[in-house]
Amino acid sequence: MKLFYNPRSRASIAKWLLDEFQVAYELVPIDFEKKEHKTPAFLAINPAGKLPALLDEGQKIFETVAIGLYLAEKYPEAGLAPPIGSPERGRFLSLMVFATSQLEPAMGDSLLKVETSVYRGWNDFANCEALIAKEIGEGPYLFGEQFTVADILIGSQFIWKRMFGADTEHPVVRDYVNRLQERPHSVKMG
Ligand SMILES: N[C@@H](CCC(=O)N[C@@H](CS)C(=O)NCC(=O)O)C(=O)O
Repeated sequence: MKLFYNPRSRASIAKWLLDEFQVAYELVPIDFEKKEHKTPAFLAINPAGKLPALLDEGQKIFETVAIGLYLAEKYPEAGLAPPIGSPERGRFLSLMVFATSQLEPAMGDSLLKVETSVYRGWNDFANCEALIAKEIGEGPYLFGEQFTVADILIGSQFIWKRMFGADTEHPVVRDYVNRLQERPHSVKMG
């Protein structure tokens, strides 16, 4: 398995995913300055020309959420996702997609101090954060005692926000982020 990687990118979330699965993989460094992510060879793997991208036995997977779902499906024995067909599966898939289709753009709006337009498909950051706090509930993770790839996708958004000096003020979310950052493979920047 090859992860196309730059430490200053969302590929660090994919690295956290791979490390939690404890599978063997190779990091393929991508230099943004040299535009290595726009070469025909790389575009054949991720036509969007962005990181992360994963190559596994001829399968090309791009989009961080897709990488999380792919690994969870490939390695069910790792227990990092509710099994297909289980009662928690729908909520799991919803939270996975929510991570980058609502939480991430809402966080971008909040960091850039841009007003969120409801027409664009996501709620504002305060709304998204309150939703996640409710989903965490008693915790410690989104699925109680079971740590899942949804915690990586959702949690890394709040970890990034903290790294940008804009830590969440919600106590439930803050404690959750603290717990996630205690995990040895938790996302690091740079
Ligand atoms: N939704 C995508 C976002 C990917 C993305 O924006 N990656 C950035 C790095 S964090 C990138 O490769 N930017 C370089 C560019 O677009 O030129 C995902 O989650 O995989």
